[in-house]
Amino acid sequence: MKKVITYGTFDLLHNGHINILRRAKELGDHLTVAISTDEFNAIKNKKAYHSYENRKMILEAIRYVDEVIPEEDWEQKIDDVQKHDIDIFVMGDDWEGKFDFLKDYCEVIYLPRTVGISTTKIKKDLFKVNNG
Ligand code: C2G
Repeated sequence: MKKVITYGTFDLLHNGHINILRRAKELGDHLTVAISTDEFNAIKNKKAYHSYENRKMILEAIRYVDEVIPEEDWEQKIDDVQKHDIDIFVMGDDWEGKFDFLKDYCEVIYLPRTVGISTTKIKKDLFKVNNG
């Protein structure tokens, strides 16, 4: 069984998230998503709208996602790949090159981001709509 893993905050779920989850799953038979905890988001200087529990529950409802685990720090990826017997690590190409150290442990694939959507854009557009 070919196992794939990807990481992220996945706040305010949108088509860009779904595209990468679908394409990550298509690369294998099983997709694990490591979702950033609220504490790790603070380290990433990100403030998610949905709590970790709600972002986890939402991800678990997606047909492409087989398992959801917490992402608590930058250092856990090698351990995750070994512990979960991962064959392929996938991230959007805004991270191109940043996780090449994992190539000693699994295949590393950066997929093109979906153009025109992001959680930040959603927040900005909503602010504009509500504030004239
Ligand atoms: N993504 C995408 N297209 C978009 C927006 C996001 O393909 N338009 C991808 C990102 O490249 C990432 C995933 O969706 O692979 C999740 O995006 P975020 O929730 O923004 O994750 P991020 O904050 O980049 O966290 O250790 C890695 C970090 O946890 C990644």
